[in-house]
Amino acid sequence: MSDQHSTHGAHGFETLAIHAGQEADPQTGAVVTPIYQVSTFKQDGVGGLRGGYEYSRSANPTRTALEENLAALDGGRRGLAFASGLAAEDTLLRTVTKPGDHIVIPNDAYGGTFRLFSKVLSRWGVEWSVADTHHAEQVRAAIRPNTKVVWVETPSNPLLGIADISALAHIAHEAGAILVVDNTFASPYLQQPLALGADVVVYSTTKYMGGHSDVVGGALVTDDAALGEELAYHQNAIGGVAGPFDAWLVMRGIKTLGVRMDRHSSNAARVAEFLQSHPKVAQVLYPGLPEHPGHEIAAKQMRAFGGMVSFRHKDGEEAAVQVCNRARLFTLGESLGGVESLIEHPGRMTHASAAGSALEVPADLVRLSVGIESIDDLLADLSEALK
Ligand code: P1T
Repeated sequence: MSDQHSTHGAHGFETLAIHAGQEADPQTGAVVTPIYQVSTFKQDGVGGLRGGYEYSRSANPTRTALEENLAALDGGRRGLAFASGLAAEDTLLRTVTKPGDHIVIPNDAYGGTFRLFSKVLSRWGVEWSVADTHHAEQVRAAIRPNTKVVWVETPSNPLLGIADISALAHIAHEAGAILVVDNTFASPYLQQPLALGADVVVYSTTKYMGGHSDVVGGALVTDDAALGEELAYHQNAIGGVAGPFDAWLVMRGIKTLGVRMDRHSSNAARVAEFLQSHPKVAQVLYPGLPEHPGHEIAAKQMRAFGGMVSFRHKDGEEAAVQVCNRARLFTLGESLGGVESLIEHPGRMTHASAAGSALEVPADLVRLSVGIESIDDLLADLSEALK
């Protein structure tokens, strides 16, 4: 496939979100990329491919449109779309590591990502160790001669920790390793890791990119053309690709990413402020709060602070679980980043697989994915649930 560097380079983010990779259909003029729900493509004589397409695991026009869009949004040369965030992570890790290599992983990350390192990759002889990625010097200290990857989530899931992407890129590169940033919580609208020195950006597109809780997907973006080729090779060789309809849903979600993220961020700021003054709340974790330890770095590297807010309940684990059970408008469920607000108990739900590890989360923690409903309704629901 051709180099994906965008011809829309001069355009703003919202314009790219709607147009990059998506010309009107040359045959019909359809302004939206069609769903090419097809597994194989007719060849005009053996090897005579029309437009380079032969089999939809290797490439599919709907997925290509999304992949070009993803590359443009992060300012990278190559975007790749997968069946889930974990499929993207797995493909990335099996492309850039081999047995005997070492990875520095964050002390706060999605439980499934931790499970991939600790239960799956470790069986193939890839070593990992945990560092507090919110303190760059601790990452430097964790690096070994065989370190190939420094992995970071910022903001992190579920504790909303902030890592300094530029500082970590410097440390990783000095050691001959690559920096991978899971940008799922921020989205490319709020944060551009490649411009800050990261080598690969990872997404669960299930979240803000899709934005409507109706699709599971993942993505990788890099500006390194050679690494992009390697990743594309493994995407096809391993096979965890996004299907055409899923690719189309993510593409549709991305068109409104900017306006949604603005509203997620302003609603979340109001929720954080409300929780801070609530007598049942021991601590609010939100990078938009001036007292958050990562606030200054977040303000430097993010356009706004996003829609995720976590808090610790003063009365402990059972009380935290009860808030989750009592909320109504905040729907009790895993996942995040959709237009509708969600609430969950990370210790028993999304991060149960981190129990007993360095990534275990506090038992009194509640995580909110603040949606774009009317803010007064959201605050009333939380107020009722906390009673
Ligand atoms: O669920 P999947 O699309 O495979 O993406 C995995 C993933 C990767 N990175 C981050 C930061 C994530 O939050 C996730 C998935 N997270 C949830 C399902 C959750 O509720 O936290």
